[in-house]
Amino acid sequence: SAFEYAPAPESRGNVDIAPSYGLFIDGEFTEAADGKVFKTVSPSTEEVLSEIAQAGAADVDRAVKAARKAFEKWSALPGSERAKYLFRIARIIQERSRELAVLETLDNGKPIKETRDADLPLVAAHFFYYAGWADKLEYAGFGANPKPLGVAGQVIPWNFPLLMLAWKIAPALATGNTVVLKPAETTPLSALFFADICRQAGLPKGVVNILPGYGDTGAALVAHPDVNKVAFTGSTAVGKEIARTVAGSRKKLTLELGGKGANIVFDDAPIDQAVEGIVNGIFFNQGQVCCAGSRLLVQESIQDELLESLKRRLSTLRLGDPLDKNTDIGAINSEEQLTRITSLVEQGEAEGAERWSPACELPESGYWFAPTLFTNVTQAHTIARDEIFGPVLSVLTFRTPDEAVAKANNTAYGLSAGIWTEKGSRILAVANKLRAGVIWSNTFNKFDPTSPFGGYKESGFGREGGRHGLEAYLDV
Ligand code: TXE
Repeated sequence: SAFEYAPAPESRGNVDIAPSYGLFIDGEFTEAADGKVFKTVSPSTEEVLSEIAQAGAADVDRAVKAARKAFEKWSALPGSERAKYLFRIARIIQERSRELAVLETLDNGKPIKETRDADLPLVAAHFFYYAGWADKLEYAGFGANPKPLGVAGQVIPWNFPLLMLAWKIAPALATGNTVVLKPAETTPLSALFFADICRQAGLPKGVVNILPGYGDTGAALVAHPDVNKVAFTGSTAVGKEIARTVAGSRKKLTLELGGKGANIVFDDAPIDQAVEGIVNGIFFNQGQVCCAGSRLLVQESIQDELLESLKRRLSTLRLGDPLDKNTDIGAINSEEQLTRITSLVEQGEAEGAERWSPACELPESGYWFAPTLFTNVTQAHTIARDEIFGPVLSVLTFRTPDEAVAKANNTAYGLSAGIWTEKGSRILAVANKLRAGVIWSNTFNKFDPTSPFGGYKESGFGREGGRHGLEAYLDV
């Protein structure tokens, strides 16, 4: 094993996961200063995968110092040199993508079909894309000589562990910043494997530091006085807390928070295609997606036909072992998240919405939730307003395009939306009125590193991806 203080690895799904992992600081794996550890479990079996060092305030300080020291040389490298490291990282990710896909599926619970075909290709694509920018920053439209900010403190969630890491680390390094990243407490493994990839790529020590831990580790990182940039993806509540911590400091901040995306289906939409898009919109990654299409807005005249096809399609989804290539619906990431989903669904029923799920057997151990559909939903219902972050779709209806727009925008969030219609003019007219950072038409949940991603309103601010994603890491 490339990890120093780990005994002989055990094999799970043909991936070597060591019984313990350290923090990654200044190019070395080390124990936490206070010796604390926590366990990461597989949400589909509740089996302990590994014991992970838990970073405290002293470790945060050590990592930020290492990143600060590395910044001097890293930021002074010609962009073409930084690009070489990023291209190298991208290639190693491709070479190790099978291993990383299995690892991510074990730690997160999502189907291997998704980690293999969506997460990992996108992770590599992000590193390739930003590698391409590293020596072209003066042409990015931010002035002749944009400067890196310094040390970036990055806190990411558990729903796309490696992809969120890629969204944060690739643009930071391309622009000449150094990084201290805290992965989510339930999914630390792929970030630690990424640390190993950084060493394999010969990345200079201290340029990337990985500090697993809980919210207090994240809070210490965000508050550290020598961090120049904070990037956060997670809940709106924690995002607001981070904004308060950062307020008045000289730190630059980007926040990517929750969502309550509307998938709007007009009466002229191709129904079969729309059904696939709706299913992908809310059941991809068990609905634990910030830009999920968690509200279906269907034109009243086609409601019955659409719901019938949708229910038929949902009855064919396979729920179970996420390592099985045929699995469509994997496990919920944690017991805590399962509890949150369950309580919101119970509230939906209590408030009078009608609940439906296909017949489906849930495995005995692990955290599972059956695909769920709510009809008779009104805008006043909690399940129409709050982010559930689970495989739960709330169905509402509309009669006119204006009503669809009003309902779609009737949310505190503004991350994503979808429009299904054959009429090109209607796509443009409706899209122009929607207050959402990403709008898909006749498709959903499609991602590309060249496109900026981010929210309006309480979904946060700043953009990740594309040329705009560079700005978050530059003084312009
Ligand atoms: O999020 P948290 P949780 C939403 C989703 C979900 C809910 C709660 O609705 O049901 O949030 O999920 C770190 N200072 N999203 O509890 O707590 C934490 O350790 C600094 C939407 O998992 O926000 C983890 O690394 N950091 C979302 C990260 O923040 C802190 C993705 C996210 O955890 C911290 C995830 C603090 N005070 C959840 N407290 C999206 N936008 O995609 C926690 N953290």
